[in-house]
Amino acid sequence: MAPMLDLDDIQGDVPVGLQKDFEGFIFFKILDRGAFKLALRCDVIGRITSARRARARELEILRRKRLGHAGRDPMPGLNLGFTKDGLTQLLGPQRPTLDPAFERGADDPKTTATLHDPDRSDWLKEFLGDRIDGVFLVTAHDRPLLTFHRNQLVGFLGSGISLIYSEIGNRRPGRERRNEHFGFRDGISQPGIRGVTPPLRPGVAPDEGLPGQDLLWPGEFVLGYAGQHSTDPHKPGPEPQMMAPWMRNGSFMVFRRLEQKVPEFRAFVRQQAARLGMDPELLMARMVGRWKSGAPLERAPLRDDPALGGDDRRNNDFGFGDDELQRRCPYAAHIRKVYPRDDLDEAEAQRHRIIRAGIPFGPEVAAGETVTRHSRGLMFVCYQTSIERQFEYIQRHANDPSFVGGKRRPDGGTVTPGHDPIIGQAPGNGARSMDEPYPNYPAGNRRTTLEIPSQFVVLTAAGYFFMPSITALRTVLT
Ligand code: N7H
Repeated sequence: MAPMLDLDDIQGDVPVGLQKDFEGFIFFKILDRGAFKLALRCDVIGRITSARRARARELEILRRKRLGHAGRDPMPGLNLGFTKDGLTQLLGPQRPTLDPAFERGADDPKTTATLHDPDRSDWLKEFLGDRIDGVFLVTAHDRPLLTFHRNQLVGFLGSGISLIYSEIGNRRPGRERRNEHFGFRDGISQPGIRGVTPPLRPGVAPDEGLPGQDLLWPGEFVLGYAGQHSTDPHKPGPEPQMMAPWMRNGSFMVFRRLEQKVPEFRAFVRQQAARLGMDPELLMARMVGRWKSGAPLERAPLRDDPALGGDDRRNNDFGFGDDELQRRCPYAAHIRKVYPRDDLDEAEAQRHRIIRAGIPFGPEVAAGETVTRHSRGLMFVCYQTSIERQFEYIQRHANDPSFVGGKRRPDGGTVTPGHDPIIGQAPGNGARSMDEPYPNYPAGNRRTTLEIPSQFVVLTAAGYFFMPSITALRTVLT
């Protein structure tokens, strides 16, 4: 039986995703607790987009697409999260302690050391000074509508808050609309959620949404429901612990502002592909694990297959287990590092999943921009019920050159896969390397290494937030 989620009470960005061509991130500090609570109660909470609303909009977009309607409906969205300091402002110092990583915070020296994050002094200066209590996510289909809703919201909150930092993420224009700034299609693989994601073939594959999309127990992403079982992914496991009943239907959000050095990345790939004697597009695909179109290397190891990349019924339907010698996809490729699929035991692989809900930011690369002149990249957002077991686990393993362990060479020697070349970080911003950029496909044993002297993805700000249920917003928190 699929679990029943209270979609009216869960914020929409968590299990479904707000509809967003533009997304404002408004980081604030509470100045006047009474005025803030009053404004939330009177003018803001009623405008929060629930998961039910977000899902209805998703279905409407699908229906319109099928009917061939062009254009986009205005579907403005609003969600709200609080940091540990924000919860203390609202509930007082005696409040219960939540997830350990959340209570540490993204800017805590222990967190940045564990994740090999750049020193905080290199972050945006707005994230260094004043306390951040929360973030509003405001979404819209165009910039003027976003600006209207953002200004309206700030007007409601008046002197109850001060704005610490505000930035607008935007999808890329035209044919790049679905792509991140390196040019790869994003938003392909997400975990399915039992009770939210409908199985495409319920009779044949009841534990799958789209082919290759495992359905997970909702407690991995929303508090108050069964999570994954530690040994059997098909059975419900225990509910993640809640330190207070009002945490039900809430979720933890990780925000990371990741700058992408696009011209430098392209130049590096060109040089290294020339050195290795391979097509730069193939080298990039081996760093990511997919081609720009989204086609997975496991299904298209030597050349892109845009029809495969664009086909949601095929582009996620693969494993790595039968690619024992990394002939098709390197062990260190981004998607293999962050979700090793059947390289790991199934139950284990599914206990470290996240729902991603980010959006690019910044302008396109300008003509003649050979060194990054404009800040651009990804406003990375993900949801989970344990920041340590989910996001932090993934980032730590992307940084760990020996993950996935136990792999062998064709001649039986052991392999150190290397860092995730996209998001992996070495301590002290040190150099990284990745094994086997050149494919030994379908056979061969040419030994190559990609030495990566600098980061092309650079963390410039981060935060850990709790996204409460709409009931908690209406009651205990206000
Ligand atoms: Fe990644 N990229 O363009 O290379 N990511 N990512 N990511 N990422 C994915 O399946 C990228 C980042 C995950 O289920 C794709 O949607 C870039 C962080 C996970 O098979 C591409 C940045 C973390 C998946 C990129 C970035 C993750 C995933 C394939 C930063 C977590 C799903 C498209 C600027 C710590 C894996 C897709 C799966 C997919 C890219 C960040 C995690 C193209 C450029 C920080 C779990």
